[in-house]
Amino acid sequence: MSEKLQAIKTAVENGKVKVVAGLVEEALAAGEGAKEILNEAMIGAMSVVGEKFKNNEIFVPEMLIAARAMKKGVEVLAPALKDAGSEPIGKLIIGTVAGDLHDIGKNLVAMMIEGAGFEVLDLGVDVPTEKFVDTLKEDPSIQIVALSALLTTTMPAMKDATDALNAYRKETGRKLKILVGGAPITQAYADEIGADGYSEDAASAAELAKKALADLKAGK
Ligand code: B1M
Repeated sequence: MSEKLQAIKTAVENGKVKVVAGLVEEALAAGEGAKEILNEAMIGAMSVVGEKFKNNEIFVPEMLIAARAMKKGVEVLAPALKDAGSEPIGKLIIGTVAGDLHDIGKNLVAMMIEGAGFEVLDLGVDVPTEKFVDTLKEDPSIQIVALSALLTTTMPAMKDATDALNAYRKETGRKLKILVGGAPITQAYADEIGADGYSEDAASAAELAKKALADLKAGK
């Protein structure tokens, strides 16, 4: 890893909120790729933070400060990660399921899907199941719902949301795709709860959303 990426990684790990944005700007100006900065330096730092938390070397406040530092960095990276878009190709809603407050991954997914040309409505974190269904009822132009969960304890809330969305789809005959993701989620779990698609990371989530839209257009 280059010195510049290492400096960002260390700053995020240590929750240096004030310096991260500047370091990311410097790295971009020096020609480092936005994806490398995100994946190697920032997501890499969050893996270290998660590991330290698991081993009781750090606690929730440190984890929170690292998350804030990452968010600052992502703000600077966002324009470089998004492609210049024109007319939206489709409309998607996204949210972290009930009981779950993690939003860094969900925000990245939203950003990449927006970059792929979608209009994205972000419902935020700790989203009650009814909110997903009510939003669909209010806006008939939404074609895709993306759900994020980061905790094993909120996986059942993802199943609840998927159940409710499947029931709504059956009841109304509305054409809709349900996509899921998040660290504890797997393709097997997505299949088990009746989701239409799963992706492991933000870049593949954008590909998945495009495929879901193509399937809808093909009547699948
Ligand atoms: Co929490 N936390 N946390 N946390 N946290 C984890 C998830 C944990 C793995 C840490 C650990 O123990 N190693 C652990 C979960 C264990 C488990 O369930 N098996 C954990 C825990 C236990 C907790 C608390 C319970 C701690 C406590 O209070 N005792 C608590 C729960 C609060 C709650 O939600 N109710 C808690 C709180 C927090 C903070 C608030 C302090 C903070 C979140 C701040 C925020 O998000 N605004 C936090 C953080 C930062 C983490 C870690 C360190 C980092 C998460 C992250 O942002 N990763 C995390 C450990 C880790 O992940 N290594 C941990 C980077 C992000 C880019 O990746 O979110 O996985 P990720 O998103 C990826 C993919 O998953 C995927 O694409 C994203 C981008 O590539 N993806 C999707 C995500 N959503 C998708 C949706 C899609 C598709 C793909 O739809 C189609």
